[in-house]
Order: sequence, then structure tokens, then C-alpha cells
Amino acid sequence: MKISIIGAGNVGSLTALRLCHEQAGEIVLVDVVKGMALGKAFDMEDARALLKNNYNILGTDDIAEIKKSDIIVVTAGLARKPGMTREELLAKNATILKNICLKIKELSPDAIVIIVTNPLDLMTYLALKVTGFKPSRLFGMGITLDAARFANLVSKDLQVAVTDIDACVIGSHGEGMMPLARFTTVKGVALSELLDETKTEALVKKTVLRGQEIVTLLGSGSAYFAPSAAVAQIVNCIARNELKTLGVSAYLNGEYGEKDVCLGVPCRIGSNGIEDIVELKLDDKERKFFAASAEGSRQLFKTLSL
Ligand code: A3D
Repeated sequence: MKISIIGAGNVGSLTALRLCHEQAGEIVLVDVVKGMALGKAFDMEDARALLKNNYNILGTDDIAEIKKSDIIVVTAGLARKPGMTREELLAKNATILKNICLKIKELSPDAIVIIVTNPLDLMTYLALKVTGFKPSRLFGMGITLDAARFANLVSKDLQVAVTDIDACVIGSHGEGMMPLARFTTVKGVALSELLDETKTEALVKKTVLRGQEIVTLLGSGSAYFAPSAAVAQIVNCIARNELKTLGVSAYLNGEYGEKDVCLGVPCRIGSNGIEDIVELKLDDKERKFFAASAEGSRQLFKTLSL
């Protein structure tokens, strides 16, 4: 299994390291900055003797090395700076992503592609348009991370093991995300039965602002430990045909009442990429919020001149 990661910054390189540790396949790490991916790959390679793990990694600044990849992760682009929204990244990252997608189409037309570059849902939509790939084979990582953040915050509040929580978040990866208390369970008990509405709303708000909170604390760059763990989980799910249901930014064609937009929804992920989109029965309030999130995404995409 050949897994290429384009963008050897914080998220890309840590994703590569996680996948190496897990022996997910042959890893190719690419960055436009000369020597950088090669240097990081050498460093990771040097750790093999210490870790007693014979993983394979190639670092390069030549994108041609992604040729015939089975899975491609795109983390190339600029990260958010303090005070910057994901949306402000749109124009800059769109140009970077468009060029990369043309290369993916040329060099690895059969790959399954996971987009990570922000603003996530718009970049995923753009990548689909540029490559013309089937939506089941190109999608984005965003709300898996948001669900993990929600689970973490709930576990601390309720004083329960985070591993007992099955968190559910849908919507856009950004201010339009919607952590769903009705579909989040602690060992089978719905969160809506364990927390009152005020408490739930406070945790939801904290989850929505978590990325920005981390950006502010870091001072430069954005989160990468949890994001890389989320990407690695999706890659492993594809590589091992695990068929787990994970939240990803998927192209909707009537699901959830929406068309021609990419938004975060639960999907069964396996060796074909998205095997199914899981449709949750949303109530009126949730459906309205989801529709607003979809419309916001569509309107923002229209502002983009490519
Ligand atoms: P950073 O550490 O800056 O790494 C980005 C890397 O991309 C840099 O090393 C650049 O040199 C490289 N790059 C730029 N253009 C190209 C190109 N054309 N080809 C190859 N490499 C290129 O950022 P990061 O790793 O922290 O974040 C990367 C992206 O992921 C950003 O857009 C973030 O906003 C996004 N991100 C998304 C999530 C989600 O949950 C969706 C989480 C964390 C980061």
C-alpha cells in the first residue's frame, strides 16, 4: 500500500510518523520547500533502530513521487494565524490545492484522496471539481477531529473515560459545526439524558471554539497532534477495510436534503473510500442549522475566482 502525504508541515509530518509507527504502508512525504520533507524523512528513518520498527518512508520535493499512490492525504497549504478564520484562508489555499489536484489527477487517477487543508469543506468541494474523482474516493477530514474534541471535553466534564464516549458532530468544519447531544452516547446513554441543555450548549460552544483556542495558545500555527491522529484513523480504516463509521466531509447529492455541497456527515469508510453515507434523523432545529451551514458553504465558494 502506497500512501502519499502532500505537505510535510506539522500535520503532514506527524501523520507520516503515526502511519509509519502503525506500519500502514510505504509512506511518501512531499513538500514544496526544498529538502524539508527529505530531512524529516531521514530523521524518522533514523528512529527505526531505536523503535525496532522497520517502516518505510521517502521524503521528497518532487511531487512526481506520488505516482500510483493508493491513498493520498493533502495537508499542503497555510495554517491559520491567531485571529484568522478558516474562511480567510480560502483564496490562498485554493490556488495551492488546485495545482496539487491537477497533479494527483495526472499521476494517481485511482487513488483515494483525503483533503485536510482548510477551509476544509470548500477545499474538498474544489478538489472534487478539479479532479473529477468520484465523491466516494475523495473526501475531507474535519469533523472526526471535532467529534474527538467534543468527546474529550464531555469526558472531563462528566468525569467518565473518554473511550466510553461515542461523539457525533455534523456540519461544516468551522463555525457551522453541530455537535449532536442526542446522538452522542456514553456507553449507550444519550448525552441529552446526562447533561441539561445549558451545560450541553456550553460544551458545544467550547468544541466549536477549540481550534481557535489552540491557535491563540500556540502563537504560531494551528493544532496538529489531534488532527494527525484523525487523519491516521481514516487512512487505516481505508487501508484495512475497517468499515468504521467516521465523520468526514462528503459530497451530498440529496442526503440530508442537500445537493452539490461538501459537509461533514457520518460515513462508513472502507477500502473503496466512502462505502455509505449514514443519514441521521435530524429534528427541525438540527435540519435548519445543517441547511444554513450548507448554504453558507455554497455562498462562500461562489466568492472564489479560480
Ligand atoms: P504547516 O505546518 O504550515 O504545513 C503546511 C505545509 O504545506 C508547509 O510545509 C508548506 O511548505 C507545504 N506546502 C505549501 N504549498 C505546497 C505545495 N504546493 N506542495 C507541497 N507542499 C506545500 O501547516 P499544518 O500542517 O499545521 O496545516 C496544514 C493545513 O491543514 C492547513 O491548511 C491547516 O489549516 C489544515 N488543518 C486542517 C485541520 C482539519 O481538521 C481540517 C486540522 C489542522 C490543520
